[in-house]
Amino acid sequence: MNSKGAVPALRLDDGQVLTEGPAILQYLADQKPESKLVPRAGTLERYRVLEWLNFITSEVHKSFSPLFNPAADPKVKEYTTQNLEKRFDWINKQLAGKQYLTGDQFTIADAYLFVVTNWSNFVGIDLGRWPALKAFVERVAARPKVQEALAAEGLLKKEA
Ligand SMILES: N[C@@H](CCC(=O)N[C@@H](CS)C(=O)NCC(=O)O)C(=O)O
Repeated sequence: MNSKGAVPALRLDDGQVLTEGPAILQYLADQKPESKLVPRAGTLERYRVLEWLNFITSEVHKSFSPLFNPAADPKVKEYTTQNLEKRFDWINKQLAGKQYLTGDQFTIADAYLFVVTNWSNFVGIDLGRWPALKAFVERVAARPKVQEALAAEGLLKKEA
């Protein structure tokens, strides 16, 4: 359904397909402004969330791609991992003393950062080096709706 051959993609009720994570996230959040998942368009707070979405998509999300690709050269993986570590160093500083990226309000930027940062567990990057980022991932994971979504996608480890 996405001619780019990638996820995510969202088919709307009228049959149109919307692609690109940051666009889909804003579309969904704007359907329910009372959720406060994204600040009102035109406010500086909105642009702060956009600033995060852009950083996450271009600097974090795509940096993971070679790490999931078995055909990627080890030197490329090493370079990519170093880049990711630099980004995580910076994000860790931004999160110090904060619940979420823009303060106390959970937004779509937090949802996006949670998803991509969680991939670290699958590519051997130990988040223990970034305590504020690790605590953030745990905080978001504990949210009841996040637990519900992870369960629906079969991503929760079964109790032994
Ligand atoms: N720019 C796209 C990137 C999406 C993307 O990289 N998706 C990956 C999975 S995380 C994918 O489907 N890759 C398959 C491919 O590119 O062949 C977005 O932000 O939504």
